[in-house]
Amino acid sequence: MMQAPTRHNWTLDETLSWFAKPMNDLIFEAQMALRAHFNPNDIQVSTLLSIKTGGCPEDCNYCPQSSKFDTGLKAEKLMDTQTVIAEATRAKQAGASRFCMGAAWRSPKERDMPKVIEMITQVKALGLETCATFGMIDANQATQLKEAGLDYYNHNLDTSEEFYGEIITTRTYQDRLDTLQHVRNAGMNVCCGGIVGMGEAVHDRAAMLVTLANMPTHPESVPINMLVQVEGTPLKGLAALDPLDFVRTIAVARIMMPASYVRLSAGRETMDDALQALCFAAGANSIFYGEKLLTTANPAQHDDMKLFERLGLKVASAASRMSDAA
Ligand code: SAM
Ligand code: DTB
Ligand code: SF4
Repeated sequence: MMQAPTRHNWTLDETLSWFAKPMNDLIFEAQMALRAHFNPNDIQVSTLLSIKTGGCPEDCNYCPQSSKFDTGLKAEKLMDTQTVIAEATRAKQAGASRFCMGAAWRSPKERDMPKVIEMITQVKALGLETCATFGMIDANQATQLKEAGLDYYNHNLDTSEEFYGEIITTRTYQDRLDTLQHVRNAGMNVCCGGIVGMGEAVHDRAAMLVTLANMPTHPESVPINMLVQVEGTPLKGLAALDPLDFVRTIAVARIMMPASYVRLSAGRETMDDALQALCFAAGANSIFYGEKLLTTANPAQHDDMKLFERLGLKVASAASRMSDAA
């Protein structure tokens, strides 16, 4: 199939006009974009593990792991490698193709690096793709992680640059862009997306997607999270978002970054099967798979498998992107 080249010159106005389209037109365009690059019935599944939980010095207003808010979450020390490997083995047996290790850090400390490098090496040796999300990293840390065999680094923009200051004050938008550049320069795949439902406006969702889609290389993986409102966090109690606005965000991400995996990420626990099916129709082709995200609940694996079967979705191996297979 002829593939149109991916674009990197999106404007805010045209992106907003995608958001304003009738839903049927939007889903049609999103399906066309998906089908130009992927088998539309394949789904990629990643399993998350929190290897260092809670006690984080950052003040991200959505996050149960920040030490600034009383969410009742107990801070834990860095997990030992054996436990991580046991969890990764379980994830592989359950059908995950990628294992993502998350740490509630502002950035990894020097003393943490040998430990996480060991974990990455051993997870990779199980035959899984590896992903990590450890906060800000510098160029040297990115190189070390790449050399350990890290395939993906997750670091989200979370929202638009304009709205960002309402959500986080302890690090800047530019800090995030710098980390993403280090990941890219080191030759790792970039996993970068955001959260919908934090009280942002549609132009914030659009602006975040413009920033992502105008990067010289699109993030290979784009997680779109629906805010999980956690008791004790400042965002608890916000009016719930219209789920169709979430679906629209997925569809516009798919249209703007057609060759990327767009992940229906946090928030599935409160979505019914029909809404998740609509997200897949809108172009999501990846999920977090496993009973827990980092600290909050996610649907049971057998329920996800049942849903895939009803939808005729097939769990894909790592290289199902048509352009990869070519
Ligand atoms: N501490 C590292 C960092 O922030 O870069 C890595 C872990 S952090 C928990 C990873 C991402 O999870 C955040 O950037 C955010 O997008 C997402 N996240 C955290 N809490 C969330 C929530 N309550 N609802 C939805 N997404 C959330
Ligand atoms: C991403 O975009 N979402 C994941 C992953 N990357 C690290 C994390 C979601 C966390 C939801 C809240 C929690 O479970 O603590
Ligand atoms: Fe810390 Fe990451 Fe949570 Fe922010 S999102 S408080 S950096 S764990």
